Amino acid sequence: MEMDDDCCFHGNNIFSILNQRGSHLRSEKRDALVLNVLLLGDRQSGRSSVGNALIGGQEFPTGICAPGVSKTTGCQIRSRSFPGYFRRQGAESDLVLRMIDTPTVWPRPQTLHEHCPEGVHVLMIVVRTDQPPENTRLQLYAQSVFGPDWNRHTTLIFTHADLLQEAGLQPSVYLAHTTDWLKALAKEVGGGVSFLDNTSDWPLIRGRPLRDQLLRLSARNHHRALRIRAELNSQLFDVLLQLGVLHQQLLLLSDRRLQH
Ligand SMILES: Nc1nc2c(ncn2[C@@H]2O[C@H](COP(=O)(O)OP(=O)(O)OP(=O)(O)O)[C@@H](O)[C@H]2O)c(=O)[nH]1
Ligand SMILES: [Mg+2]
Repeated sequence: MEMDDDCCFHGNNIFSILNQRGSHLRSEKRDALVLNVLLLGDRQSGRSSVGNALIGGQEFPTGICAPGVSKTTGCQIRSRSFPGYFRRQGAESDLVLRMIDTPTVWPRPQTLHEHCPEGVHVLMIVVRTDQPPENTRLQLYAQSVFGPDWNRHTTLIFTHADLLQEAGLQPSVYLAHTTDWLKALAKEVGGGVSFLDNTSDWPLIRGRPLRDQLLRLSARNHHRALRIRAELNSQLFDVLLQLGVLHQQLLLLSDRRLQH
């Protein structure tokens, strides 16, 4: 059958029709929520693996390292967009996660501010179930950099949940018997606690519950970002952290005295 161009396309050829359709789609503005998510934790705690699970890929390098060595030696950012991930105000919205992985030496506020001038929406504190945390000054760090609201934007993630399962331990039993610092932190953070087994499933599937939890936490904070106190003087920042160390040592000393 012969086609009459004029009859079917009213003078337009097929290419211009498709091109018009394409530019129409390109001009349709989709709603997108961009969330900056900061990963914090000890050396080899599983920070980069949590980042990978959340963006559903293998973007951050991970692996076992010799004692005292870290795979992640500087701040790294990886982003991923999840089209039509959720609905807000009656319309579909994309979710864009900007994950900021950190080295074990905590980034200075100025460095963080350079990476996220608009602030940080969610803090993720990553802890291994099989190792007691080394650095218990995280709250002090978070408070100095983000102010007193830091905990309302924070969630605590326990990695190596597979080891709990192997040992036949329920997460609730583990939490009841963990260190006082972790128990207190678990109560303090607004985003609650999650257990992650990074050995199972595909990262995209494994990360789904975490992504949903993160989104719920951000929604509870009306998707407001925590402002980074970039104006905090570097020396003052060091003094604050040192004071934290002294405070911790004093607490330890008084604990020991009480025990004797
Ligand atoms: N069994 C098990 N291994 C895990 C889990 N999560 C992470 N790992 C492994 O633990 C090692 C360290 O994980 P990473 O994600 O590199 O940890 P990190 O905190 O980024 O480490 P550094 O950047 O080196 O400080 C890797 O070999 C991971 O495969 C988990 O849930 N279960
Ligand atoms: Mg890492």
